[in-house]
Amino acid sequence: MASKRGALIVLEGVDRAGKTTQCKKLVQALQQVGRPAEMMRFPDRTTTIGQLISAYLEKKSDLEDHTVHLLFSANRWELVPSMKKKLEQGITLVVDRYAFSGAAFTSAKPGFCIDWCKKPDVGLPKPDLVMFLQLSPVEATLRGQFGNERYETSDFQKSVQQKFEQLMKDPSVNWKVIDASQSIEDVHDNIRTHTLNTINTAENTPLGELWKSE
Ligand code: NYM
Ligand code: MG
Repeated sequence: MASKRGALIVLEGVDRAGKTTQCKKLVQALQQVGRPAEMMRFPDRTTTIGQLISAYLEKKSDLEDHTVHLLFSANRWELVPSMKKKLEQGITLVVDRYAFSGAAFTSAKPGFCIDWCKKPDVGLPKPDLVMFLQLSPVEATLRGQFGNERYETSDFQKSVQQKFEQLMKDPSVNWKVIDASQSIEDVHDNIRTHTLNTINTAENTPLGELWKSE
């Protein structure tokens, strides 16, 4: 009998929605019930491409807007062989941001349409589940100050939120909206339930290709 594949689970949302905290808790919870799981995050700042992106986000370097968009995408593609290998080995991947952040953040810049922004990521491994941690701008503000990285202003985040809402209208992606204003434990319970259901169905379906039919 062929071994069952792992599921590709993505958490998305605006800054301070709690994605990183929830990814870590989810991986722990899966491991505790005997499901092999690993966390990943995009951008992955450890690679050569990731270091270019990191310097840009930290405002240590300037990059032309199309160029940095393509670097974010290249940073996902360079990880695809290892992602596929892990999924085939039965490891569930819990990913902090993916192509949806790529399209939402760049298309929030003037002069970029969402369709162009999606193109470089067409054909990436398709997530079995994308959970959007929903947090209103007012609640986000209550969580404290933004950091100093690029994009971390409330006006920009508001337009990113609108772009995410546009992306969520796409029925080819398995979106679930999670109310991120709940307690950390309640958000976690929600996320864990959706994930365990998804792992069971993903086992019996082949891994898809993102945005392929468009
Ligand atoms: N970001 C992230 C993009 O602009 N494009 C992408 O493709 C991805 C994955 O980088 N503000 C943005 C969103 C965040 C920043 O932040 C990375 P963090 O805190 O490392 O998740
Ligand atoms: Mg962050």
